[in-house]
Amino acid sequence: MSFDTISVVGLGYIGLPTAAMFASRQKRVIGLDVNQHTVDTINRGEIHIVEPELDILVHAAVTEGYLRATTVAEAADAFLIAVPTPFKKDGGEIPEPDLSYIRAAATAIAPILKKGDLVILESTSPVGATEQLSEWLAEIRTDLSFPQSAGSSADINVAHCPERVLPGHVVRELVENDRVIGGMSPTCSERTVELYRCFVKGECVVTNARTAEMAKLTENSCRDVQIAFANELSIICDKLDIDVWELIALANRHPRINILQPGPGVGGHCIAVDPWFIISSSPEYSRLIRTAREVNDNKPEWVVNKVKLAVAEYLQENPDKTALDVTIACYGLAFKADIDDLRESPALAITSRIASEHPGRVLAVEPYLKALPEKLEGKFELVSNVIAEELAAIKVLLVEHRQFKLEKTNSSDSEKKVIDTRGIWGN
Ligand code: SAJ
Repeated sequence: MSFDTISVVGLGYIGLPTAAMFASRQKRVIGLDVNQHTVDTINRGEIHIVEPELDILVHAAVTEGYLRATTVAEAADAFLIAVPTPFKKDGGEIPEPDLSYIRAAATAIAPILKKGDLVILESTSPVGATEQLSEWLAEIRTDLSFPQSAGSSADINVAHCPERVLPGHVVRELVENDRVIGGMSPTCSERTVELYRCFVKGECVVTNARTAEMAKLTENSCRDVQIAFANELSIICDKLDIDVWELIALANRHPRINILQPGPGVGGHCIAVDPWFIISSSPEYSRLIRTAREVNDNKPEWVVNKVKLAVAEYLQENPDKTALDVTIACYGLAFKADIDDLRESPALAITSRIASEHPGRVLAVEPYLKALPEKLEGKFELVSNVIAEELAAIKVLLVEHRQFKLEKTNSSDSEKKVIDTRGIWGN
């Protein structure tokens, strides 16, 4: 049976590009999202997120009639679930995965499932989530059979195919990256490969659902551990008066060494979150993964303390001034370079923290934001680079946006104190 209509549930950073990609291959795509504003924006052929090339893709898909968004689930041959899987901290020490969005998606699509449909979970999920999703669907649709009881002869096929694309490169990576496909039965996997083959040029590698879930968590935990190593080095080097970026560049000349880059901490909705899914499943055995998480989570605090020290030094050098006279400019609020995404951003956490503790003006320069989100209004000021340069006594570089790399040569930094957490201004 072919997939004529595909429903993508959750039109965010992964769901929308995936929907647009299927639509670009002349599939009829129905995007489902709970947010009316998102749905309206997409139906105008516009996008609500910043991702290179996505605007052109979505605009073409909508105007050619292949992509349509809605808030009400409609029948389809395949359902791709790309909703958030955050974690929740219910008083416990270890955050637990929050599967409520997956459950809501299951509740929304279950009534319209029909024999032969394929349901794919793309959201990064703890081990066992795909089986749980299938259980939730089976509880609602007792008239249909599911792979946990009927295996390859089930009416509904269910698989996990984790998204693995890098924000900022989503459109290219969706096509080129290999996909890990974990079906709940061999037929589930076969059907899923058939679907993705429509636009994926990378290899579709088949495994079971639990291994596919763990593979995704492993990739992001591996990166987290590696970044923690770089962040730990940066703190040690600061104490020993060594330029950590020079050090890493030297060490990386060894043929078998490839150290990542330190920064103000690890952000985003993936690397700062996913390792907890492994830790919460096996706390007694996840010592390295947990320590890495803690090293990365503590880095913003270290940066805030560096800023406080810089203010104290500045006041010592300028005894006629008080802290109220000292303006601090923070460069970058996004969780990483060249995107607008503020989720779990250490840069945003650091800027907010400085703003709440520093009596003087705190400015933020973020070229990817036109205005501050409502919940940040009044906390600090969003200004242009020119204004920040004019007013700031202390500059804190938090995100290596390409604009900041270019602007470094224009700054009059000799009179200012500069804290460069990304090593691009060469202070
Ligand atoms: N970071 C550093 N130093 C580095 C690299 C990254 O401090 O050397 C920081 C970034 O500034 C950012 C955070 O780490 O705050 C995460 O950035 P990232 O570029 O490493 O990863 P994400 O979160 O944008 O995307 C990751 C990717 N996973 C891997 O590279 C293993 C992506 O392929 C996944 O699809 C994505 O998570 C996801 O959705 O899970």
